[in-house]
Amino acid sequence: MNLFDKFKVGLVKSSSGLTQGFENIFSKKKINNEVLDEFEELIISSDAGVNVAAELRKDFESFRVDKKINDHKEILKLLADKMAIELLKYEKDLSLMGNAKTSAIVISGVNGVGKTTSIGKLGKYFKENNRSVVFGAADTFRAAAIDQLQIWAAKVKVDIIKSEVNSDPASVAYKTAEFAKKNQIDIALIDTAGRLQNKKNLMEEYKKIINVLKKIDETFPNEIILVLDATTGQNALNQVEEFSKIHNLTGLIITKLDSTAKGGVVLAICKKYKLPIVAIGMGEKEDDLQPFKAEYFSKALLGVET
Ligand SMILES: Nc1nc2c(ncn2[C@@H]2O[C@H](COP(=O)(O)OP(=O)(O)O)[C@@H](O)[C@H]2O)c(=O)[nH]1
Ligand SMILES: [Mg+2]
Repeated sequence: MNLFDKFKVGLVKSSSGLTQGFENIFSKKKINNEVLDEFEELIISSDAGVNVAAELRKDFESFRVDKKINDHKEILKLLADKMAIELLKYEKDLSLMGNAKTSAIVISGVNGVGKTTSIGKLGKYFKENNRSVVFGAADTFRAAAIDQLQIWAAKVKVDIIKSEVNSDPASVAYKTAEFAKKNQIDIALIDTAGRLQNKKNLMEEYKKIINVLKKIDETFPNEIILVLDATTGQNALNQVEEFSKIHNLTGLIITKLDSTAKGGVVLAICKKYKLPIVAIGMGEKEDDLQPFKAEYFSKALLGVET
C-alpha cells in the first residue's frame, strides 16, 4: 500500500461522513445561502472549527457559483488543493530527526492519548529509516506502563532504559539520554506519565525531566512533542493550551484519526496553534503511524481519489 492509500484507508470514517454530506449538497440545483450554510455546518461537524469552515464555504462558493464549476470531483479537488497549501506549513520532516547527532525527544500528553503506542510505532519508523533508537520508560507510575513500552521495544527491536515502578521519572529520562549519547544512538524517545489530575506535580515533573536532559547536552531535549487524541475534539485543543503553559512544544502527534468521523480537528489545531504535526496515528498496529503529508491528508479527508 502506498502512503496515499494508507491515508485513504486510515481516514475512511472522517471522509465518509463528509462525502455523504457533499453528495447531498452537490445534488442541489441552486446554490443559495441555505445550501452554503449547510456546507459550512457539514465542515463544522468534522471538528474543523468555525474559521476553517467559513473559509472553505467562501472557496466553495467561489468555485461553484462564481466560476460556475459543476463537476463535483473537480470542486472537491480544488478545495483539497487549497486545504493542502494551508496545511503544508505544518508538515514536519520526520526522516530528518536525529540525522546529525543524538536527538532526545520527550513525548508528552495526558493519559490514554496514545503516547506509548506512538513511541513504539516511531521506533519502528526510525529504524526503517536507518536510525538507531532507544526508548526511555519515564512513565514510572504504573508497572503496566513500563511493561507496555517493554513489549513495544521487543516488538520493534530497540533498546529500552527502565527502572522500578514509582522511581523518579527524571532519573530514567537522564539515563536514557546518557545511554543514547554515550552509545551514539540517533534518537532517544522518552515516554512520560502526563497525569493532568495534579497539574502542579505534572508541571514540576516535566520541568525536572527537561532540566536533567540539559545537563547531558544543552541542546536536549531537541523536541517536546504533545500527543493528542483526535476523538476528543475540543478537549484536544484545551490540552495544547495547558501543555504549552508547562513547556514549549515543538510539534504534535495526532492519534486515533482512524476511529473518529472528526478528522477536521487537525485543521482546527493547525489554524489555532500553528505547531508542526510530526506524525498521525491511524490505527493500533506498528505500521499505523505516518508522517503528516498535507496533500494526502487533505485529499483523503475530502474523499478525493487521486
Ligand atoms: N484506533 C487507534 N487506537 C490507538 C491509536 N494510538 C493509540 N491507540 C490506542 O489507545 C490506547 C491508549 O494508548 P497508550 O499508548 O497506552 O496511551 P498513553 O496513555 O498516552 O501512553 C491503546 O489501546 C492504544 O492501542 C491510533 O492511532 N488509533
Ligand atoms: Mg503510556
